[in-house]
Amino acid sequence: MQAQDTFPANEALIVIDVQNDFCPGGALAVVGGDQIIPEINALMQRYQTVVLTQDWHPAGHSSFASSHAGQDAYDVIDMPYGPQVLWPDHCVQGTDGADFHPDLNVDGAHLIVRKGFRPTIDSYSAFFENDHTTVTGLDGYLRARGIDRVTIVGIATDYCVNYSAVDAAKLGLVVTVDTNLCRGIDLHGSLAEALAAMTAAGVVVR
Ligand code: VGL
Ligand code: ZN
Repeated sequence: MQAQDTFPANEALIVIDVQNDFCPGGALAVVGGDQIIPEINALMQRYQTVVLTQDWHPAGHSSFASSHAGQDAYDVIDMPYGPQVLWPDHCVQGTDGADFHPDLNVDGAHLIVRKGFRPTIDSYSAFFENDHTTVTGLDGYLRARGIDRVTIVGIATDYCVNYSAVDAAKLGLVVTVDTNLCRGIDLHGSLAEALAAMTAAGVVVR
């Protein structure tokens, strides 16, 4: 394939959480989060379907350490749906931190999926919330458009990219994660674990 060829209509690009709070200067800054944006913008031009996700929490969200007395950021607690890392307050609905990074070509996207807006449940994946049951609707959108292959890029490799890729594979999509266009948080070895989990799920990690 030539570098500038357009991908066929059954392939979509999913760009995960390229938002101010996940970039340098943000509330949950991921090292180099902004460096991947020019290449993501270029790649977007080659897809007939481009989906952006946007982490979109209400103030006081249950994934915030500040919502739990006596807990610090990056502690892990048990939620009814399983273990949950507690994060600094981030991507609060309507704030600058929740906006897409100004360099991201938001106009080039066809669908924006917001997630994490239910107060009592976090949602890393573009497909399911962290209970692995509540759907975002993205699966239906892709299927209705005849899409069976997705490439996933964005932030953070070990959380939202990982969960999205594993769910996509479980849903029967052919999934590639381009790690050059991702950046990770790497909390307690989470990056290595995520790469192993994606590979085990049948995701092509390159
Ligand atoms: C994310 C932690 C909390 C992500 C979102 O986009 O990977 N990580 N919320
Ligand atoms: Zn979040």
